[in-house]
Amino acid sequence: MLNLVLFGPPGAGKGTQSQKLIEKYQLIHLSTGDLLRSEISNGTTLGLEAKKLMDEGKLVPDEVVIGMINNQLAKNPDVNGFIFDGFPRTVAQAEALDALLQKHNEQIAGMISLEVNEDELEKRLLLRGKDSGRADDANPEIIRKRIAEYQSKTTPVANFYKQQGKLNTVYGIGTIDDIFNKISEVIEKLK
Ligand code: B4P
Repeated sequence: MLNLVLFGPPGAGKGTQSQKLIEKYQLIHLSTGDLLRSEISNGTTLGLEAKKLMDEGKLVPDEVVIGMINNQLAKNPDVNGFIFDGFPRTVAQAEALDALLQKHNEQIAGMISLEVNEDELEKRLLLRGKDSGRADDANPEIIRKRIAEYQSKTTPVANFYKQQGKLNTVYGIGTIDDIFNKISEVIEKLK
């Protein structure tokens, strides 16, 4: 299996690039943000709890997202691989993912980290907030909170994969197609 972690701050283009990558490489897209938003729209207890945290720009507890990923791995046994988008977001999640994959004799082939500066992130998310209806995209204060959560809790995840020799960085400003081509070049070397 080809298992990839697509990494980067909120608004870096993870969701956008994932859509193109799953088509090219026939992978299953696992976005914890999308999974949580689907729980919210279905009105589940998990969704109600997650909504409050997400609307404030905070991370949802590790055990909640790890449980969701575990379910998705079990549901998709015979696939080419997965793109993990927005997961892992903490070192505890990264350790849990390694352990889950190991149970299936699988591992992460590489992490692709999209690098985008804070001004550009804020601009993109506010723009999306105009028509996405996402409360966490509508307010500059919440966007800054999400970026701060990323810097304190999520950036150490890059180091986790760097220590395993699996970190690949890609500059994330430019056209969506140019960035996609640069990511594809990295993936060709990982295959
Ligand atoms: P996510 O849904 O993961 O959302 P995100 O960080 O905002 O990134 P996303 O992938 O959607 O945006 P993209 O960069 O593609 O997380 C939302 C919340 O869920 C978190 O704050 C947290 O509360 C919770 N959560 C999720 N996973 C969790 C976990 N593992 N643990 C704990 N909590 C978790 O795109 C952004 C915008 O930029 C789009 O409008 C796009 O069109 C635009 N864009 C993309 N590429 C561009 C380019 N090259 N140029 C210009 N614009 C571009």
